[in-house]
Amino acid sequence: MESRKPTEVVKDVVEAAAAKVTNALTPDVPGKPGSVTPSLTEPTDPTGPPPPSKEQGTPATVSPTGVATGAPPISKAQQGDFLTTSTGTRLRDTDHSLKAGPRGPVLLQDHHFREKMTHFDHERIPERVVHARGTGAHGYFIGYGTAADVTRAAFLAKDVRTEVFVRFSTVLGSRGSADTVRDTRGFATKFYTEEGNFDLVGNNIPVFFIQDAIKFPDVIHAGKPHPDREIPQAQSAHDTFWDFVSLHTEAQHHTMWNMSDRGIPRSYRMMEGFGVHTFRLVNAAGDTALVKFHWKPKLGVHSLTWEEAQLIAGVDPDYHRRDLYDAIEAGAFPEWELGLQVFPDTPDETFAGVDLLDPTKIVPEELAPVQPVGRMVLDRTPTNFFAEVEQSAFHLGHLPPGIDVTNDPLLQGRLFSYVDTQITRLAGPNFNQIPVNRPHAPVNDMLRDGFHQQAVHGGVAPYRPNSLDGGNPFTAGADQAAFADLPVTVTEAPKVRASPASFADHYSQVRLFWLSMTPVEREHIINAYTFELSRCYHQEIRERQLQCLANIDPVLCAEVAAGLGLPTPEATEPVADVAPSPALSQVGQAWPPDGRVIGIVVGPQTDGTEDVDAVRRTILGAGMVPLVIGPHGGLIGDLTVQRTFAAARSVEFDALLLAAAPAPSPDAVPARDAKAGASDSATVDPRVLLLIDEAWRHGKAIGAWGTGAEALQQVGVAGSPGVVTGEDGAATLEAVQALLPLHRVWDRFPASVA
Ligand code: HDE
Repeated sequence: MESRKPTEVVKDVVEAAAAKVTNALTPDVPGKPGSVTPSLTEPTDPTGPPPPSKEQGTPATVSPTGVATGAPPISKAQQGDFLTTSTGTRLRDTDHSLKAGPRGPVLLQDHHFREKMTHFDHERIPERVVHARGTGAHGYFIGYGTAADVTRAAFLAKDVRTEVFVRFSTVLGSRGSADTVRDTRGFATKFYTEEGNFDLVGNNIPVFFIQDAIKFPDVIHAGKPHPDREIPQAQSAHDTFWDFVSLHTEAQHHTMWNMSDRGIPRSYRMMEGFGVHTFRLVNAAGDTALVKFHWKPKLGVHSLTWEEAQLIAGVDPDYHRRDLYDAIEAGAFPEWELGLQVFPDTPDETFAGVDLLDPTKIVPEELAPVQPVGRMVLDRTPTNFFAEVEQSAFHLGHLPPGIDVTNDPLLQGRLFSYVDTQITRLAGPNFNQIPVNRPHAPVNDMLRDGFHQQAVHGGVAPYRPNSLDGGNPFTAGADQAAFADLPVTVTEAPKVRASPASFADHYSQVRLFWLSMTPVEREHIINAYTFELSRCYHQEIRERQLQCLANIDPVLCAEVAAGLGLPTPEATEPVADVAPSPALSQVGQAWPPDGRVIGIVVGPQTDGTEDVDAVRRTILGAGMVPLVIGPHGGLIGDLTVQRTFAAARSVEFDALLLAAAPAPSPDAVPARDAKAGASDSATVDPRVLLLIDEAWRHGKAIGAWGTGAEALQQVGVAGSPGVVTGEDGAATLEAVQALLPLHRVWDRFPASVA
């Protein structure tokens, strides 16, 4: 037998160990990069471009003008085994530029170098002016057929399945900013309906800062970083933001939502979505109704605590993006119901005293219930983020027959802005031909040429009327699914720069929101205002915003003023007498815990790992994600450690289980890991104590069994609400699972305000 060199034997052993660890990770824990398990050494034999990961999807394989091409649903851009130029010539070397001798200058004739470098130099495009930071996923929508009374839109008919692409975003930050900042979230859905694309470009907050689109550059300039120092990034806690909203008081309603827990969602999967504006629907008989669109998440509406949001921004700035993609990869597909609030289309466009054209107002669900009309599931992650998410382009004017706009002055301005912005961002007018934007309905549009034209248009007569192309294309009649502009009467009125009188009420609905909150939610709002205003440099701005709060609620104003060390101002107008809307509160209901992340702390001992493994499997079986937290990486018995004490932070977990109270590990040295500095005398690793302490502060369920209970004693939380112990892993998990549907252990913290 041929003898083998010692290095080869070592390599085999390392590879075998690596394979064991990798196998232990898959398929259970989401987050695997790519579809291929890498070899330890660089591969030498061509195997072709890698297949897509099971969770990945791409835009449908339709032509630039919406015709199904018959290509496989995931057709890879890369073809063949070998590296080529962009025009398909195979290359021998991409590691060295062509030089006059090994030490000589680089030659201008090196066309491969120039092509590679020139393309790289132009890889970036302008980020979105707002909503730059975002993430997207593919999925489908199924109509219930319940909207037939109000709209003839075909995609809402019973059991019709429509492909969708959704992009979630924050508003203020740059493309690389953290996901968990306090901000409004965008919720933009592209329905590829058989009657053309429908873009529902909404937010997770049902009102907006301004009533007229002409103020959009103002509110965004105020919210963006200061123009001189370009700070702060992705924050509203600064002078220019509060300067604007305290002067332009119609912004106070949206601002209150931002200061509430809605401004820091736990997950995109756990957000409501709102079309914000009132739209006008038309049914088959030509009758019209006014409606507001709502997305209701299957998992309920949940938020982070402010401390968690801040910690996550450092620990895992991609938290929401990762959460969405991990959930899809794990098969916990995010789901929402689309619902409509329907109002009669009366001449005053008002319902229950609320002007439906004012985008700073809601209609409480108690007055107009949200009626479900369909269900959306997101089941595929993008294959290429740039191609699909960055290049997605939404536009309010993408409307199918049956859905039309109203005269909401904010909506009207948006109808101009969205196409205009794509022309710069996507470098020309042909952005609808980019794969993710292509309609799945046939396109025959007479638009021609322009930058990046993808379609090879035939014919000679892109004009109407013509006879040279046989009159093609023809306009469609009402019975041929044409979009018909509704003959809405426009009242004769003088040309003015003015708003309707009803738009002048800036405070009553802010109070309505405040009164609808539970005590703990009010505490969070007080804390948020106090935090944000304390970050303003100028006291004048703090005082001016306090004046606004005085007009909303005296308790809110007094608490924030006390935190800022300022006197409480008197209201300048009577505080509104409004009824609360309990539907606005997030607290008190039970929801499915799909995709929640449960951390399990283990020690270095291998005994008891079977019990932990059984707990892991039960968590997985319940549609949640278990992450084992151990003193070192690799294996403990047969258990794979996903987070070490050094790398773990409580904010990653929705609940914590303790299978042990491990003694401080050798790396629990403050000089190496500042988290280890929490306690010198602890008999339990200080990083584990910090995990428990933070999880407790953030209202998370905590469970322990066996020696794990000792760690609870050391932190001093044993026996407090939401902290449970069990005989074994299974019993403890069961007790913790019973706490999860409420999202947090709300009764851990009695509120100080009523
Ligand atoms: Fe937008 N908004 N917006 N907006 N908006 C954009 O379009 C604008 C508004 C919203 O994931 C831009 O393609 C004006 C309300 C979302 O790609 C831009 C006004 C609502 C997204 C633009 C508003 C939104 C945008 C920037 C005041 C909720 C991200 C890049 C009249 C109903 C879409 C782009 C995506 C993006 C303009 C107000 C939602 C500049 C002028 C109200 C979710 O066109």
